[in-house]
Amino acid sequence: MSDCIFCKIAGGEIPTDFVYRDEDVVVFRDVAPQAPTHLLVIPRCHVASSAEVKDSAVWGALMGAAVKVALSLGLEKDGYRMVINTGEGSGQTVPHLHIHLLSGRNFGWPPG
Ligand code: IU
Repeated sequence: MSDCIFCKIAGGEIPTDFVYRDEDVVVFRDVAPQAPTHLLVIPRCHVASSAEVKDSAVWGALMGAAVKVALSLGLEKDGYRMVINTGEGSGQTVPHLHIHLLSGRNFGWPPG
């Protein structure tokens, strides 16, 4: 999608230091980190939100990449949290599906 900032990041139009890339997914650092480690895991294809996923293979690619990156960084030692905001009421601000992968501090429950 031409005016989507995450499509531009995934497509290389916006220079980005990727933590991980494969043919379906890219992972990069959030510009406004909410934890010592705060990564965004996004599909290369444009999907506006979790509610818009039509192909379940997207979930396999995204979750597989997220866990692979988490383990490669040793995040399981202290624990990590994955968050998917869906819709404005949940706090979603960028309308391109993304998993927040957060680690490096204690997280409260229930989430705010
Ligand atoms: P949200 O779940 O849609 O609110 O998450 C969007 C995230 O994208 C948020 O944490 C922003 O800091 C982050 N972000 C980014 O990392 N780079 C950008 O260019 C933009 C947003 I726009």
